[in-house]
Amino acid sequence: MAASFSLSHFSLSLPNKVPRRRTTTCVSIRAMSETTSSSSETTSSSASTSVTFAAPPNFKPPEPKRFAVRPDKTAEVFGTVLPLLLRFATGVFVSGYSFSFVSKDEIPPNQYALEVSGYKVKETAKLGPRPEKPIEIYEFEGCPFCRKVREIVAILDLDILFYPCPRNGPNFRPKVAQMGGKQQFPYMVDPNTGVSMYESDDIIRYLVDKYGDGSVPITLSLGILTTLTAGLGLLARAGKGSTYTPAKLPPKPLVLWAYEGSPFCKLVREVIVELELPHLLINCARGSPKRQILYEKTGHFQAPFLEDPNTGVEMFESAEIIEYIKATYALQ
Ligand SMILES: N[C@@H](CCC(=O)N[C@@H](CS)C(=O)NCC(=O)O)C(=O)O
Repeated sequence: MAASFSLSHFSLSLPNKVPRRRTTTCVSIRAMSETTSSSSETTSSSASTSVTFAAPPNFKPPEPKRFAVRPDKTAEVFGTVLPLLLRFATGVFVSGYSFSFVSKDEIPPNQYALEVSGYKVKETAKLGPRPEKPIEIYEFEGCPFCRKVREIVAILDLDILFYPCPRNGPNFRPKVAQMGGKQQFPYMVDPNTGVSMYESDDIIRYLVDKYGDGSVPITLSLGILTTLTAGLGLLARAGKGSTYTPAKLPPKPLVLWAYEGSPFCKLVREVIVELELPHLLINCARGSPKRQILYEKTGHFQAPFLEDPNTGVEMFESAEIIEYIKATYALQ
């Protein structure tokens, strides 16, 4: 099954305050089932159905608690730290990141800055040209090659429209075969240039040339060692984010403010990928100027932050985001 949906109603404008729930929105999805292979033979049929998406009854977005780990999530959060150590924290900082400690008065209160021991952390970055439209990537969490690409898009601070392709996923795996000729991940489509490609190293090279300073970070240039460390780290997550869990496909992609280097964000993304939910990932690693945008919109910066244009829900807090996503989209 492949479904069509559009970004046409998607808007990056957000409220001026912390999470809230909007009124329920009725949406309709159009699903199209396709059988594809590397051959030119393709069969397809389409079905239309109306589905109403709404936040779970009595849903109330939680208060954000920066760096707090919900007790039942402690083991999981630490399980995501191991891959990060093995990858030398690649995906935590954007390109050209630098920081300095400054006195509190040096940063106006309407400006995002982390506070540490009475000082504020002033962070800067050096980013390349920005694409007009989000780059599209077909991939899944538990794949080391995909991880390398997720790391580079965090470093380059690129917003990505992710189409999850977990094993047995009925929608986007067949679509990749149809577009590129085979089911191999990651697969990237750049709607700004019309370029599409397989092969993580080629994708990384393309992205740094087009949207970076042309140089591949050292931790992504080590060949087999890069792939090995990316793969070993995934063992700690025991295949999470790799296999399809039946779900309702929403007509509009979720919007997730997140980044590869954040343990809290990883846990949310694993679930989104298993449910095969398309999502626009707004990368906001350390040094990203988009941290300021979220800060202005909600009065707070914390990742992950979820916006669901299908229900109007906007919320912080990884554990509750996971519960919300499962309650809204999972079929089991
Ligand atoms: N309790 C939150 C913790 C999230 C959190 O603290 N995330 C970190 C990134 S790993 C963050 O946003 N830090 C704020 C900052 O860097 O300024 C959750 O589970 O979502």
